[in-house]
Amino acid sequence: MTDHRAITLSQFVLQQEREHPEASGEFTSVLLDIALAAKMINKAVVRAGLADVIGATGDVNVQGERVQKLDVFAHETIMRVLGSTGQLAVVASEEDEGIVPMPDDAPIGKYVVNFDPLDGSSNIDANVNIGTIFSILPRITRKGQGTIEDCLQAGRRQMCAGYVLYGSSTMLVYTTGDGVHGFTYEPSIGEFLLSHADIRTPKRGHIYSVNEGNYARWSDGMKRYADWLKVEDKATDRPYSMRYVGSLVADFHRNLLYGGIYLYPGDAKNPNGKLRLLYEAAPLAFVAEQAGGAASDGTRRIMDLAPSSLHQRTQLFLGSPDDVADCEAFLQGRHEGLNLERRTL
Ligand code: P6P
Repeated sequence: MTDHRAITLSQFVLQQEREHPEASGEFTSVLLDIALAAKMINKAVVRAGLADVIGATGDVNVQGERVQKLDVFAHETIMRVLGSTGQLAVVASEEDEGIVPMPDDAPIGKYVVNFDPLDGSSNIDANVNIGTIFSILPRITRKGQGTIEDCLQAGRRQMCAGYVLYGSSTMLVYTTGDGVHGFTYEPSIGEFLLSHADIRTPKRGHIYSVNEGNYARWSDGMKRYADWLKVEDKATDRPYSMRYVGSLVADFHRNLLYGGIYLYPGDAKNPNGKLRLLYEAAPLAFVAEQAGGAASDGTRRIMDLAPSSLHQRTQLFLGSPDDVADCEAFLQGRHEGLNLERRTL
């Protein structure tokens, strides 16, 4: 019988802690603080069309992108909530060129948070889903303010990662390495309630998500893969459907539940692609792998990549494991030998 109990995020993480006595529980409070910030951001996002937060500030961020007022609000909200908890040693954000030290009057903690405060922000004015992506790591320096070294850790060092998807219903999805769990926000009680316990992504999907507008700049391998997905072939259940919102969190979340692959390849103009390793690719790679999926830069596992700079970009192929494996075969010129027997969806 389906369990209809209303389990809040706090109850769930505390229940998880009881099942894992070795867990310190301290980073649990960091996750709950991120959930608090998400509730505050959600309140602003759902009224974006009504309040004077829509439109750009006129500034440009370190990525050279027009800064939207909600970007700034989301960044400042997360910093306001996380900065005073005493749990963190240092933070890195898409909206800040350098690391963000903790306030002088706040105790220094033992965790690091890397985050993208509002991914997909170019969609804000069109009321399309946008999201927050976060990654929690243990500090590696021993005392005092955290350093950039604490932020620049490979994805496999993450203790927790996840995202918030602001939309028709706002969801928080996270993993601590013990499966992937989704919570839907109930604004009438101000709680995230467990709605998707132990999410597993299909081994193979039927959706690919990429900006085909960049086709002319792609490598031959990437062009061959995209062409292959579009061929009519019942034996291998093609063509796939192309779904691309232009908001990574929205495209990833749909593919996580339905199966499929999100692709942001490098091209002649941007050989390392567009997405950032630290606070986009690595956290979503952790979630994908914990749901049975895969995440690659075309040749290497995203979780194994050691970042050398905060805003380093990476190619990203993310989603159902069989789809990521097929894509890698095409990118590496191994597709001729690909066993293209009928695929089970
Ligand atoms: P393009 C949004 O700017 C973002 O970082 C992701 O959320 C999204 O998937 C991608 O870039 C869209 O990029 O080049 O297709 O517009």
